[in-house]
Amino acid sequence: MTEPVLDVHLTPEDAALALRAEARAGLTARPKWLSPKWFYDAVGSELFEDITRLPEYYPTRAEREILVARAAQVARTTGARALVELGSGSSEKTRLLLTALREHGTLEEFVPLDVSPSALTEAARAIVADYEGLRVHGVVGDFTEHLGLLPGAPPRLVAFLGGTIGNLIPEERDKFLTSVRDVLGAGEWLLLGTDLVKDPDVLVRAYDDAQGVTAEFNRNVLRVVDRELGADFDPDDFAHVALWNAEEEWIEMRLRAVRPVRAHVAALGLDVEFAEGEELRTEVSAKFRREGVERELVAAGFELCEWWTDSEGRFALSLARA
Ligand code: AVJ
Repeated sequence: MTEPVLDVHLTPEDAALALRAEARAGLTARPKWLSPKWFYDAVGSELFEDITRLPEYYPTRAEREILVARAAQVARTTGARALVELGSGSSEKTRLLLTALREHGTLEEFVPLDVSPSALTEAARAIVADYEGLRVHGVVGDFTEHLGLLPGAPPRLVAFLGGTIGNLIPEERDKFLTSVRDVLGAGEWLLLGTDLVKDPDVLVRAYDDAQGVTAEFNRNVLRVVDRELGADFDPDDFAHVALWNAEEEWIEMRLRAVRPVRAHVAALGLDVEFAEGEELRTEVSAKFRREGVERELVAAGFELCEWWTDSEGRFALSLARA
């Protein structure tokens, strides 16, 4: 069996430095904030996998439905020789694309990029084992920083699935899409998953499930800060909040102190205080409309070639050409 190749552009030391810098900025800001990338330690990644199976969390199933219906068309249209997957995590949906591209006969290489070396190694090994002859070249990196270094022979298909682009605010999306466009040559491809604007009750339930899995996922960021930065937050001091921001058209997740909280963050020599009811913002998950996705893609220099939704119109996949 061929071993997957792994390029490391983001070492555990880099990640530790980034978390420190962010925790110092975010925990001393008003309102306080931390970004969602810190959710995904081993426990957080497992909790996210659990979220994808919740009855209320429709995006994963809706996107899979689209991929099942359209993967062959993606393969025919793109004729991609390399599939680059950004923020690949567990690459279950990716397999639909890999299989279709392999059946089409063009696929040579799979390039998963993720911040988590453990998730990446596991996913890369599983793919190598199941797709004989496929080169797997993993990249440990942050998709907002390390796109300049993507391997793979053109035409490449860059897949950014799951709706993760919704974690970026509009300026960050513009910067991100432009950087993807810049690393691609003319005629290469982007497949982009976006969750769509819909009934706010449906949206809020997807981020505040009855079993409380999303609440645990949200609180897990405090466990990460406790472990990585020697802090003493008690996750039970915080309630999970998910709300629909109708003006920005995004879901916000927050952690609300249910009593006055005083915590020490040893690695930063920092004391952090929360008044009762004070919130820490932990995630935005933007929801989209076709016009907005098309506008943003075109502004970054892409042409929108296909727009596919699931049968209930909840989620969209866009195939765009550089
Ligand atoms: C992995 C970013 C797509 O925004 O829906 C799930 C993360 N947060 N439940 C999302 C998430 C709360 C998810 N993404």
